[in-house]
Amino acid sequence: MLKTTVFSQIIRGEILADILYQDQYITAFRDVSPKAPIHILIVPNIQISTLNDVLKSDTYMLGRMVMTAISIAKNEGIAESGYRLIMNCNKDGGQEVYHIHLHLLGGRPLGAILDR
Ligand code: DGP
Repeated sequence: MLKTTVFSQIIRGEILADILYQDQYITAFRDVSPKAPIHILIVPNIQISTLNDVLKSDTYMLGRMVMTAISIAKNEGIAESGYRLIMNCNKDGGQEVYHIHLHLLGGRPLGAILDR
Protein backbone atom coordinates (compact mmCIF):
# COMPACT_ATOMS: atom_id res chain seq x y z
CA MET A 1 0.00 0.00 0.00
CA LEU A 2 1.48 3.35 -1.10
CA LYS A 3 1.68 6.18 1.43
CA THR A 4 -0.91 8.75 0.38
CA THR A 5 0.44 11.96 -1.13
CA VAL A 6 -0.66 15.56 -0.92
CA PHE A 7 -1.73 15.23 -4.56
CA SER A 8 -4.07 12.32 -3.76
CA GLN A 9 -5.56 14.49 -1.03
CA ILE A 10 -6.08 17.36 -3.49
CA ILE A 11 -7.71 14.97 -6.00
CA ARG A 12 -10.04 13.65 -3.28
CA GLY A 13 -10.89 17.22 -2.23
CA GLU A 14 -9.34 16.82 1.24
CA ILE A 15 -6.85 19.65 0.64
CA LEU A 16 -7.79 22.86 -1.13
CA ALA A 17 -6.16 23.65 -4.49
CA ASP A 18 -6.96 25.83 -7.47
CA ILE A 19 -8.21 23.03 -9.73
CA LEU A 20 -8.44 23.97 -13.41
CA TYR A 21 -9.48 20.64 -14.90
CA GLN A 22 -10.50 17.18 -13.72
CA ASP A 23 -11.76 14.05 -15.45
CA GLN A 24 -11.74 10.34 -14.66
CA TYR A 25 -8.01 10.06 -15.45
CA ILE A 26 -6.29 13.27 -14.43
CA THR A 27 -6.49 16.46 -12.37
CA ALA A 28 -4.79 19.80 -13.12
CA PHE A 29 -4.22 22.48 -10.50
CA ARG A 30 -1.98 25.48 -9.85
CA ASP A 31 1.32 24.82 -8.10
CA VAL A 32 1.34 26.17 -4.53
CA SER A 33 4.87 27.49 -5.00
CA PRO A 34 4.97 28.80 -8.60
CA LYS A 35 8.34 29.05 -10.35
CA ALA A 36 6.86 31.11 -13.21
CA PRO A 37 3.76 33.32 -13.69
CA ILE A 38 1.95 30.21 -14.96
CA HIS A 39 2.84 27.01 -13.08
CA ILE A 40 0.30 24.23 -13.27
CA LEU A 41 0.59 20.56 -12.32
CA ILE A 42 -1.15 17.82 -14.30
CA VAL A 43 -1.47 14.68 -12.21
CA PRO A 44 -2.95 11.20 -12.74
CA ASN A 45 -5.84 10.45 -10.37
CA ILE A 46 -4.23 7.12 -9.50
CA GLN A 47 -1.07 7.36 -7.45
CA ILE A 48 2.00 6.30 -9.43
CA SER A 49 5.13 7.05 -7.39
CA THR A 50 7.70 7.70 -10.11
CA LEU A 51 8.07 7.54 -13.88
CA ASN A 52 9.87 4.22 -13.34
CA ASP A 53 6.57 2.76 -12.10
CA VAL A 54 4.58 3.66 -15.21
CA LEU A 55 3.06 0.69 -17.06
CA LYS A 56 2.18 0.23 -20.72
CA SER A 57 -1.46 0.36 -19.66
CA ASP A 58 -0.87 3.95 -18.46
CA THR A 59 -0.11 5.10 -22.02
CA TYR A 60 -3.52 6.67 -22.62
CA MET A 61 -3.46 8.51 -19.31
CA LEU A 62 0.06 9.86 -20.03
CA GLY A 63 -1.08 11.11 -23.42
CA ARG A 64 -4.05 12.73 -21.76
CA MET A 65 -1.71 14.55 -19.35
CA VAL A 66 0.21 16.05 -22.28
CA MET A 67 -2.92 16.89 -24.31
CA THR A 68 -4.44 18.59 -21.26
CA ALA A 69 -1.24 20.59 -20.67
CA ILE A 70 -1.41 21.84 -24.27
CA SER A 71 -5.07 22.75 -23.90
CA ILE A 72 -4.44 24.60 -20.62
CA ALA A 73 -1.46 26.44 -22.17
CA LYS A 74 -3.85 27.70 -24.86
CA ASN A 75 -6.48 28.69 -22.28
CA GLU A 76 -3.87 30.50 -20.18
CA GLY A 77 -2.68 32.45 -23.26
CA ILE A 78 0.89 31.13 -23.31
CA ALA A 79 0.71 28.73 -26.25
CA GLU A 80 2.18 31.21 -28.73
CA SER A 81 4.73 32.85 -26.42
CA GLY A 82 5.86 29.39 -25.33
CA TYR A 83 6.03 27.14 -22.31
CA ARG A 84 7.88 24.16 -20.85
CA LEU A 85 6.65 20.73 -19.73
CA ILE A 86 8.75 18.93 -17.12
CA MET A 87 8.49 15.61 -15.28
CA ASN A 88 11.01 15.01 -12.50
CA CYS A 89 12.04 11.49 -11.49
CA ASN A 90 13.58 10.53 -8.15
CA LYS A 91 16.22 12.38 -6.16
CA ASP A 92 18.61 13.48 -8.90
CA GLY A 93 15.65 14.54 -11.02
CA GLY A 94 14.51 16.85 -8.22
CA GLN A 95 11.28 14.98 -7.46
CA GLU A 96 9.70 16.07 -4.17
CA VAL A 97 6.20 14.63 -4.37
CA TYR A 98 6.13 10.90 -5.12
CA HIS A 99 3.00 10.95 -7.26
CA ILE A 100 3.99 11.58 -10.87
CA HIS A 101 3.07 14.96 -12.27
CA LEU A 102 3.69 17.10 -15.32
CA HIS A 103 4.75 20.70 -14.67
CA LEU A 104 3.42 23.29 -17.14
CA LEU A 105 5.49 26.47 -16.83
CA GLY A 106 5.26 29.71 -18.77
CA GLY A 107 4.39 33.38 -18.77
CA ARG A 108 8.01 34.58 -18.98
CA PRO A 109 11.18 33.59 -20.87
CA LEU A 110 12.31 30.43 -19.06
CA GLY A 111 15.91 30.45 -20.26
CA ALA A 112 18.07 27.40 -20.66
CA ILE A 113 16.67 24.05 -19.59
CA LEU A 114 19.21 23.72 -16.73
CA ASP A 115 20.68 26.65 -14.81
CA ARG A 116 23.55 24.58 -13.39
P1 DGP B 1 8.50 18.00 -7.91
O1 DGP B 1 9.73 18.65 -7.37
O2 DGP B 1 8.60 17.71 -9.38
O3 DGP B 1 8.09 16.77 -7.10
O4 DGP B 1 7.36 19.08 -7.77
C1 DGP B 1 6.42 19.11 -6.72
C2 DGP B 1 5.62 20.38 -6.86
O5 DGP B 1 4.45 20.23 -6.09
C3 DGP B 1 6.33 21.63 -6.36
O6 DGP B 1 6.49 22.55 -7.46
C4 DGP B 1 5.41 22.22 -5.31
C5 DGP B 1 4.09 21.50 -5.55
N1 DGP B 1 3.32 21.23 -4.34
C6 DGP B 1 3.76 20.61 -3.22
N2 DGP B 1 2.80 20.57 -2.29
C7 DGP B 1 1.70 21.15 -2.85
C8 DGP B 1 0.38 21.41 -2.37
O7 DGP B 1 -0.02 21.08 -1.25
N3 DGP B 1 -0.46 22.06 -3.23
C9 DGP B 1 -0.08 22.43 -4.50
N4 DGP B 1 -0.99 23.05 -5.25
N5 DGP B 1 1.17 22.21 -4.98
C10 DGP B 1 2.04 21.58 -4.15
